[in-house]
Amino acid sequence: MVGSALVRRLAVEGCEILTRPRDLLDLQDVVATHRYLADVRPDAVLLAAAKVGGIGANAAQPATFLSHNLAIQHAVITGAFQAGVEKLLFLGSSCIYPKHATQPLREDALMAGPLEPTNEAYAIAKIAGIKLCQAYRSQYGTDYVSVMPCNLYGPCDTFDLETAHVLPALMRKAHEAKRNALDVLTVWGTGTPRREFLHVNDAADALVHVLKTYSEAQPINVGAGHDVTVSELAELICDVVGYAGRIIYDHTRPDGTARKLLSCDRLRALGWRPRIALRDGLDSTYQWFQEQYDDHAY
Ligand code: GFB
Repeated sequence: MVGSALVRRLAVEGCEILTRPRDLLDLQDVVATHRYLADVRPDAVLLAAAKVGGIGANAAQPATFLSHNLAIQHAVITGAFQAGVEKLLFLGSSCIYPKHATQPLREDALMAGPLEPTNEAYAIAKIAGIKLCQAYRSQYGTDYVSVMPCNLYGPCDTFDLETAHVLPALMRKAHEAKRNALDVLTVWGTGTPRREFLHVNDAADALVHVLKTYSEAQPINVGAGHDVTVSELAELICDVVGYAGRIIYDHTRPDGTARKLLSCDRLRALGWRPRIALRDGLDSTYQWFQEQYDDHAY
């Protein structure tokens, strides 16, 4: 999702974009990844590839989330260095911050307390990636930067009911509930956690802005600036989809962290602001989803 948004955004930048589909290059394969980077010798690397998923996938597969992400980061970051890449952008996630950190979450809250258990494995991998970028900067003076986005959504997201993030999962549930004339739509947890959602096109624009204007060891947050509760999101999605049934809450499913609103002072100081309002982003994402749905190609 993020990679394809970056390709769309970079198309207007007059640069040559090098991509490699997964069936041609497995980024967990350190030898193949090093060979590829040495071959193409890019000026900059944007590392958006990762094993990602929603709260269900993270909690069920901690070994996969930890090992795959460590492997991808290791192969790409060490390979970039060996290929002489000066500029690298590493993508983390707002879940790297401590579960009980002061809101909004500032970049200096990193490692100031225990993590949220449902995504600890993923967060540890991402923290290791930040530290690796900082270590290269400190030891070799390379300009490797880490960016921490909030929860992203948009075209090319995963809409699998068990493994997806909340926004695409609820969009698909509402769509199917409407289609099948179901009376109820089930939302996991209590509906009270708050989440901050940024459209992936805005995220890609912010990443390119950071690539051009930011060069520090500390990570930089990328967020929308405000959050909503899971129940507010569910109601908004039902409205966008046109589903008028009842929303019920499954308390056997985890809530995860109560809130993870990012402080974006640092990004705002660089002159960047989001453009896509949540309602508009949901409308266009639902349109995209419907176009894929009948082919089951999402
Ligand atoms: O988006 P999500 O899966 O992950 O869930 P996190 C956010 C909230 O939505 C939780 C609730 O409180 C869920 O209980 N929720 C309600 C649902 N209904 C659903 C549903 O049908 N599916 C899902 N998935 N959630 C992830 C991390 O955390 O966010 C990752 O696990 C990463 O590591 C990512 O950081 C951005 O926001 O809790």
